[in-house]
Amino acid sequence: MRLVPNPVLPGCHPDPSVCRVGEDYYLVTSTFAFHPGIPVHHSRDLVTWDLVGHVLAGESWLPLDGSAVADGVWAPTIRHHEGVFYVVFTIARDKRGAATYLTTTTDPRGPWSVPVPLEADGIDPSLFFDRDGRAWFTAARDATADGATGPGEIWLRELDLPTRTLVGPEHVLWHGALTGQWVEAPHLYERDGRYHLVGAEGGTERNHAVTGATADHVTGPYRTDPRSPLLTHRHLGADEPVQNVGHADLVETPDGETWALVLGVRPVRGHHTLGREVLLVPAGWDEGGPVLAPGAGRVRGVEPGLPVTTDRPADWLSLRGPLAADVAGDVVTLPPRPVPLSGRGVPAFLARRQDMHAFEFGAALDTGRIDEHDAGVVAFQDENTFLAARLVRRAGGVVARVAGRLNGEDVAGPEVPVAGEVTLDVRSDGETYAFRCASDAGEHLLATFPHTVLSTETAGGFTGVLLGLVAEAPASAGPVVFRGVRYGVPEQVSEGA
Ligand code: 6LW
Repeated sequence: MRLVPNPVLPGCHPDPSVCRVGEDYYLVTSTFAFHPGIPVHHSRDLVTWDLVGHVLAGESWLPLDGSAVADGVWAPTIRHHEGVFYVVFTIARDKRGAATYLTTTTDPRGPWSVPVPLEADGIDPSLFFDRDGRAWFTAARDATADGATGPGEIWLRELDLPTRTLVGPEHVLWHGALTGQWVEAPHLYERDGRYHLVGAEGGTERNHAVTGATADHVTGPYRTDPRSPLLTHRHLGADEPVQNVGHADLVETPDGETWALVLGVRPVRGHHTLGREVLLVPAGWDEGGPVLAPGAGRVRGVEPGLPVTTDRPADWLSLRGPLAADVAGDVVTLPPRPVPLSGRGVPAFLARRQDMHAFEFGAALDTGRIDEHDAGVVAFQDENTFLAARLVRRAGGVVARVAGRLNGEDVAGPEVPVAGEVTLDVRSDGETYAFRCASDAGEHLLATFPHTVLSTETAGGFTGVLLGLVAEAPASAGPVVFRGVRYGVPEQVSEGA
C-alpha cells in the first residue's frame, strides 16, 4: 500500500462522506452555520481534492439565522445511484438533531434540489442502495430518554425514491460495540451477500473510534464485529500527531482497492485549532468484515510540525446566510452590517478556514474610510470565542486594537493611533496568535495569545478556526475595502523550511 500524505483535506472539514462514479470521487463534509453549506470536493486519486461546488447554495440554501456556530449542518452522506447523486444531512439545534433533509442532483457541481425534509429523528443520516435497487436510510439517535450519553442507537427504514419518504417498518440495528455512548456515523455496505455496518463511538474527542457490526440481511439482526474498534488512536498517547480518529466512510477504487476517509485532528500541545480534518486510510476486507489501516493500525502520513502548505483557492464563507460581498483577486469589498460577531445573525464577515498551523493572514484598510465602522481581520472559532485586530474611529482619530471574546468574556487590548493606509494581520507559529498593525507610522504588535485560547479543547464546539474580514457598522455606512488580502505561510517559516 502506498503511503499517502495526510490530511488530504486540511482545515475544518469534519464527517467525511465519499462516493465514486467511474473514475471520479466526490466528497462532502459538515459546515455547521457556515454559508454556503456542504462543499463538494472532487478527486481522481483520493489524495488531491478540488472544490467543485456546494450542496446548499442558491435555491438549495437553508437559512440558519439564530443558529449557534456549532449547530446547523451536520454530517452529510453522499451516494450515487443510477445517475442521481443523493445527499442526506441533519440540521442540529442545541447540539441535537432537529431536522433531516434529502437533496439530489445529476451534477454534483450543482445545482442541487431544494432539500426535502425526511421524517427521521437523530443525527448522521446515511443511505444505502442494495443490489435489488431498494434504498435504505439509517441514522443515529438517543437511546436514553434524557439523551445524556448522546446517540446510542442506529436505526433503519426504507426510503421510497419516487416519493422521497421513509416507508415501512423501522428496524433498530445496533447499540454500538464499546461504550454505548455517541454511537453515530452509521454507513452500510454490502459485500459477498453480507451487510456491514460501520459506525463511530466514544464521542468525537480523544476516545473516538470506528466500530462495526455485520448481518445476513439488511434489516438485521446485526452482530457486533468482535474486532472492534476497527480503528482508533485513543490508546496511542498524547504524542501521536493525529488524535480523535473516527467517522469513517469506505470507497472502492475501479481496481477493487478499498480506502477509508476518516476525520481526525492535529493538536499542538494538546490543543487543536484547525478543526477536524479529512484523512485517507488504506483499507481492505477479511472474513470478519472491513479492515482499516491493515498492518499499520493507525493513520499515517502526517509529519509533525510540517505545514501542509496550501495554495488551494479560498472557499470563502459567511455565517448563517449569504453576504453581498465582492471578491476580486486580493481585494474584498464588504458592505457593513450592524450585526456583531458575538450574535447569531448574519454579520458582515467573510472568512476562510485556517488549514495550516503556521500562517499569516492580513489585509490593508484605508483609515479615511473608517467612520462608524469597527472593521478588521479576525481569527474566529465561534460566536463566543474570536479575536480580531480592528480599526475604530475615536474623538482623536482612528485607532487599531485587538477586541474579541474568549469563552464569552469580552477582551480588548491597548489602542494604537493610526493614519493613512493600515495593514492589519494575524500570524501564528502554531503556538501563538499575534495581531499586528503596520502603517507609515510604524509597526505595532497589538497583542499575542496562546493558541490554546482559540482551540476546540478550550472553546468547545465542533469547528476549527476561520480567518476572516469583518465590517461592523450601520448598513448606511460606506463599504469597507480590504486590499492586498493574503493568506500563506509566514515569511520566517518559509525561509527556514
Ligand atoms: C457529527 C457527529 C459528531 O454529526 O459531531 O460527535 C457531529 N460526533 O458524528 C458534528 O460534526
